[in-house]
Amino acid sequence: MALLIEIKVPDVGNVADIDVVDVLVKPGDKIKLEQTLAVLETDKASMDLPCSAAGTVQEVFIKPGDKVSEGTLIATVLADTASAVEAPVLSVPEVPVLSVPEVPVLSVVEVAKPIAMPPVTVHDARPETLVAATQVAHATPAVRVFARELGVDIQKITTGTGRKGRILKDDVKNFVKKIMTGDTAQTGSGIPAMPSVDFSQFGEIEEQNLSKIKRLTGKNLSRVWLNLPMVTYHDEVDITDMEAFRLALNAEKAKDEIKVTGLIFIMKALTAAMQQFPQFNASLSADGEKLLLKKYFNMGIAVDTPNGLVVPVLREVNRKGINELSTELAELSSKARLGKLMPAQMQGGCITISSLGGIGGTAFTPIVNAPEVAILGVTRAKMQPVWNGKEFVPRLMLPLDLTYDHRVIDGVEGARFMAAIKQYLGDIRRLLL
Ligand code: CAO
Repeated sequence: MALLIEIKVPDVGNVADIDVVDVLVKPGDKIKLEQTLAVLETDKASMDLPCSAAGTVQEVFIKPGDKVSEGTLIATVLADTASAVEAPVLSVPEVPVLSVPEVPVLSVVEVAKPIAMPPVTVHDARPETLVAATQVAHATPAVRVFARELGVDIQKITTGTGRKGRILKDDVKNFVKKIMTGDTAQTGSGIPAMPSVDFSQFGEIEEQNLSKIKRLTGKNLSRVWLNLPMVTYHDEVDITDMEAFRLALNAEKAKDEIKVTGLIFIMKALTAAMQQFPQFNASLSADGEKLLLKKYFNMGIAVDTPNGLVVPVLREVNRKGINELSTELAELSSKARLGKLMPAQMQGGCITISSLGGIGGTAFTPIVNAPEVAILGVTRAKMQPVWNGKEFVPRLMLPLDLTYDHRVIDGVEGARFMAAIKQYLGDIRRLLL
């Protein structure tokens, strides 16, 4: 028995006025189950509208350029048999752009909680379901099924050769071929490997092994660089008064006592700012769904050693005074340089400071020490003429660079956090508040 089926736009997550960018069928066309009828696009995602029945297209009610919403009639299809009617699925958005909030998308691949809703109207109407998922690859349902049959995770196919980067059957086949032939031109992350160059053809060279620390750090930094969308925000703070206090403090100290460096005040200011902005004292859960807020304030300090960079962690910075922290930092950095840090002394950090101030610089872009969400870079303070409204006065200005994980921290939050650090350093009496 043939049934006339109305194909309507299903629930697409409260998005109205979706653009129709392509209509792929016309009246009289024979259509297969799950064949794409039309391509819809919002400003955040592109999706295929598959047909929920096999049959013959009777009428098409939309054209490219139209706008549709949930329930808009797309087409009528004379289904071959009643059994041809199946749950329709919307496939896949394109990779969402920066700062786009997550929208629930629909796909056949990862079945999550079913949403009870009737997206098509059938004469002998029956309940139907849509499936929700979190796929981001761009492919038609048929290609997804094909990939699944071959055991291919379609998310791993990074480039589609179809229209608008759509993944085609051939892309799936090529992906499988590459694996079978051991083609390693692409790394696991889909990034082409650097070519190996014989430099000796250009002149004399010497080979040196990287230290273990450098090799481990290198791997970790590459992983962070590839996984975290990072932003670095630069600013400078007037530390003239802080420096005067520091010098006075050090002048009171006996010769053998440990001197206080500016870094200790920066540690205290950073801790106070973290108390004010808890999202900076946090880590993302592994699935990226939750923020794990920490109630302790441990701080990593990047220390330059002959073997490479290590990051000892000072614990409970919020509970310790300037002198205690100075002593602890001197001990830890000395141990670090001698290669005598225990693993536990490099664990449990909440945020990191990387200070190049003793060397120079005006700014740099430190890389977040993930799973922390931010790092503060420090370069050399210098005297600068600063306009006070009436005249230029010499002030000691300290450049600061805040890199943060943009998945957790918004630009405005980053700027506010930096403003708080500046307030504390600009007037260290505020650290008592
Ligand atoms: N502006 C001007 N002078 C600065 C300064 C700054 N921002 N920071 C430090 N100084 C001065 C100090 O006051 C000190 O001066 P005196 O010798 O006159 O007392 C001198 O520079 C040396 O300071 P320091 O480096 O010994 O001490 P610190 O507390 O500032 O830093 C430590 C300690 C362990 C962080 C540092 O020795 C170090 O290893 N820095 C390198 C960090 C690093 O490798 N980062 C790499 C980052 S890559 O992401």
